[in-house]
Amino acid sequence: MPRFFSHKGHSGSALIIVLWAVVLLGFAVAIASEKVGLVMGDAAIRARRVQAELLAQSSFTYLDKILQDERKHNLETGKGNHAQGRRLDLNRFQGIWHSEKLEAGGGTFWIEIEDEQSRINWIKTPSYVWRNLFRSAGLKPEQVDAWFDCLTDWQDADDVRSLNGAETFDYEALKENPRKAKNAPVTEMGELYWIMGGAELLDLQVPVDFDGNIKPLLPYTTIDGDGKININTAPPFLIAAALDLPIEKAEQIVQKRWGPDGIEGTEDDVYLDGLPDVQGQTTTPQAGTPAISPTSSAITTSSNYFRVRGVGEFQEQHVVCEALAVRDGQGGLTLLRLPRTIEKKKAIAQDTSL
Ligand SMILES: [Ca+2]
Ligand SMILES: [Ca+2]
Repeated sequence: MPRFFSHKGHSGSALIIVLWAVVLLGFAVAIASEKVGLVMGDAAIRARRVQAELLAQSSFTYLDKILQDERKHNLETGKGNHAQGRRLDLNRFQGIWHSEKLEAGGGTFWIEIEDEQSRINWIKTPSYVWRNLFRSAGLKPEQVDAWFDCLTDWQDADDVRSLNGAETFDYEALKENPRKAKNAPVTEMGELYWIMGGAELLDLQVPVDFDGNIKPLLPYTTIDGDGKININTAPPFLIAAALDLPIEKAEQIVQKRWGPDGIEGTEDDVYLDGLPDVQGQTTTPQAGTPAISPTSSAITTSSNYFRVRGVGEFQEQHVVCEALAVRDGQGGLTLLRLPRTIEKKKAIAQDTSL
């Protein structure tokens, strides 16, 4: 037995056990206090997040006032319509706009407005536009036909299957998630996953430019609005599909939009009141500026539906609420549904451009 133990005997062993106990207890206390700290930290973060969410929600109560101020300024200065700047003109909207940051209750909030009609509508945009788009993405015509039949059957009241469609009988036979056909209009984006063939289309990648770069289609789609695509706000590949133009022609239209400097969101941006003279299949621009028919079901130059986001920031917490709004004819916006929280995160570095 080592000398250390021989003299101390049992008392020495006891001392070591006590020492170990103290060390272990120390660890336990350290771990516990860290946990308590974490819990307290979580609670504090949650509280800050609630504050940020309240600010985001409350921004919608300022929407009318913010729009009024913009109209007043536009009337006084004759300026407006500058996409990335301060001024807003809903009649001649150019894609994205945000208000100034406003301070309240120790935090900040602001409003962002985005054109809902820069997107293609799954339900309302005419099927020839979708067919053009699907063809550009390399989908087989029979898959495209089947999708439109399935979309029809999902929404029509009957249980009679269209040629390539699917009704309750087909959905109930599925091994995974057997279900019924809704037999009523689509009201939620998520429903598209439930429609036969929908999941594959929602994951679709499409060529977005002449160089053949591809991007996921989903962010460019909506189920809200009247289905018309605005040539002042839509990306070239959607304009190409809607006007049945080659993508390089649609890119020329967008170039016109960006003005002489070729940069989006600068002072020299041009608002398109009609189709610019790149229309036609030849490379030589055709004379004249054909107006877009107001009865066209695929294309417009002036949007009615907008996505409105309220953003709240409180002590590094960042919350975004989103609602759909329609233009009311007096330059204002009417919300079509209550704002929903779509994003909660830690605020990144403050954007000084706001
Ligand atoms: Ca049906
Ligand atoms: Ca049917």
